[in-house]
Amino acid sequence: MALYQATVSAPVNIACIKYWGKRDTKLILPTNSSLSVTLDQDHLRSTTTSRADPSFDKDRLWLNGKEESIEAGGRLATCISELKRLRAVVEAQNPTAPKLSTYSVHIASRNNFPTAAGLASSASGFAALVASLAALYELPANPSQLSVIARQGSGSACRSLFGGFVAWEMGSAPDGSDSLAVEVAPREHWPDIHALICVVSDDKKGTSSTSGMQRTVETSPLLQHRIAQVVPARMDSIKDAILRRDFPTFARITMQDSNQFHAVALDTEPPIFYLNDVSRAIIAIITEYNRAAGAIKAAYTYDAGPNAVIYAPKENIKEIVELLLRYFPQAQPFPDPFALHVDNQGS
Ligand code: 2P0
Repeated sequence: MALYQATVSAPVNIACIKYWGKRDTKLILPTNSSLSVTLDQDHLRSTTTSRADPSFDKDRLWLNGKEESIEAGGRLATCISELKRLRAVVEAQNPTAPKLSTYSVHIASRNNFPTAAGLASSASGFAALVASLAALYELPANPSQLSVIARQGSGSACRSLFGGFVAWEMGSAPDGSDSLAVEVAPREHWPDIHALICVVSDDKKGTSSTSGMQRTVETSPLLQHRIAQVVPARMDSIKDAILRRDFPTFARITMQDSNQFHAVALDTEPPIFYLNDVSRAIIAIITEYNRAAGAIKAAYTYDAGPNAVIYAPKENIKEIVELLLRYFPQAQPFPDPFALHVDNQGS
């Protein structure tokens, strides 16, 4: 009997221009475009195996070995049914193709980064899930087309279908068909940029991104200013900086956008605080590092939690790690020199 199975992995991405807010919560259409760097560390990936078999009686999913329910009409079910629909198109065009669209699937996904790394896994997880089903079904779809489906699993997941520097263009079509990820530049264009992950806390965050961003959409006047007046110009400028390999401009925009994202979180009613004292200390350390150098040598950015990601040219990373270790002597390289576990005790 034929075995219909495919395994694909997808990496974590960290945004420089942040996605925060949906104009359509079901289709996951954002209120602004965003831009990220896909991390290429081998240990920051989700790997997913999908198998279709006529003996399976329903679609099932295991995350890190634990079965998760697939709710009817939910995000997982939407991604799976969209991919089955595309498979059915392939089968209609090729009558000899096995009717995989009629079989149930079993999906097993694993993150190779410890939960204690404090990184969100929904982006790499949904990207790997969509890519593995697309491989199983032998879909003639490019990463941008697949990103439209991954987006409906988790917005930020659409950006993990590409390596390197990736934009999620917000689009304008009501059906979401033009809200997709595009490559700005491949990793090889600018291999010198490295990401240092500083784990400040591995606690689960207090306010989920999904609920937090909708509260921001409903209550924050600053978000309206950000959407209309700030992000469009920043998207243009940062793309240009990436294409020119202009690190100071890339870094300045990245820090400005992290700061504004946390400002709109604070402008939400009731306010959302993602940074803690250690996060703010790292902002001060990087700011002083750049000031003392008389040049921007590193950029910090923070997502919906207290952990810092520091982007810097590779030659500066060692110096930055040494600097951070002076302030946080208890910090542990975790799990390699590009990740630092900053102990949060006493903060
Ligand atoms: C980002 N974040 O651009 C921003 C920055 C968090 C802060 O994308 O509701 O988990 O699944 O679409 O993708 C987190 O949002 O939210 C996020 P859903 P998601 O990376």
